[in-house]
Amino acid sequence: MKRVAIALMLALAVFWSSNASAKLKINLGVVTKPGSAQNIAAEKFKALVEQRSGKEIEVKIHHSASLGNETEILQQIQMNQVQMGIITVGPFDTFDPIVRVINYPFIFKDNAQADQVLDGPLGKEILKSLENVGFKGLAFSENGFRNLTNNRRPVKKAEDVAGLKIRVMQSALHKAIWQALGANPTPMPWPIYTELEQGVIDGQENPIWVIDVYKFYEIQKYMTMTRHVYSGHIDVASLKWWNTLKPQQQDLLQKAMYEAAVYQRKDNRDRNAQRLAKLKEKGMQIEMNPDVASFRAKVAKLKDMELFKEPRVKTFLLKVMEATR
Ligand code: EAX
Repeated sequence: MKRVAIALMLALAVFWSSNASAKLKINLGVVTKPGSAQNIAAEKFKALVEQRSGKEIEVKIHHSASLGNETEILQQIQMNQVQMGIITVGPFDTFDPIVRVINYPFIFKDNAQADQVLDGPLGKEILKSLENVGFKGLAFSENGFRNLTNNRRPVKKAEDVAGLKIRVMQSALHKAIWQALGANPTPMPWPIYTELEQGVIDGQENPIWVIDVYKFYEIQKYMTMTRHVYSGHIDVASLKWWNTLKPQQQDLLQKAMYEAAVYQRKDNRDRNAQRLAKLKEKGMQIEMNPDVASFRAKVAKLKDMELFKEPRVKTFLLKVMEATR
């Protein structure tokens, strides 16, 4: 009787552990904190995946840069130490220069045009290209259009930017943009509250939600609605890991990520007006109608720079420019 009981227990233990290992666990990294654009996409993805897989697939979200900065998370994804990430387009720049095309200043007029390009064949081309550097690109969620904030002076035209020490993302293009505008750009990974607070930098540029969620209204007086770059996230998986998955799992994950991205973009856009009102209420001085032409004029030369010299990158830039004309 005792033997039977032991055998039964062993069998159960084996059954449980094999069942446990049948579970697919996904570690997903973001550098932002709960309530941020990246986290909203990540949480929606987690909910969809866990529900549709009957919890056979589990998603663990590592947020607030607990896995490192965006460049470091991407490196971990390449090596399959981390399986997925929702990462701002900026830092992809160093992994695959074709990505910088969609951060080209003023290339997208509005949200609809960004969606049309990124959800269409041109967006697919970028996602496909990322396979060469170890990423399976699944979808584009968004940060939104980036705007300048600073603590020195109101900025109405590009000339007002002269000499401002602006934090930029770790991206050669973003650095070049602010150099062309006459600022003094300083690349730094996220987050940057302390550097702003201590005055190591005068300003930064990010979409409206960032200024709200990260309470930059406490430490930045002036905001200018430059909308100079449409900032996306690329929702990626480790290609190495992706190739080990069953087709049904890939299908489930791909669909869930696209749906999460579409959901998050809408959520972000729906809340912009309310957030802007809050920033004003908090005392920020907001320039709603800057002289955008003066900004455009200063960055026009970027397309002829070294950054876009590689024929593949140049061809792609011209294609996106044509599609958004
Ligand atoms: O999403 O580094 C940046 O400026 C990003 O936009 C930041 O992660 C907020």
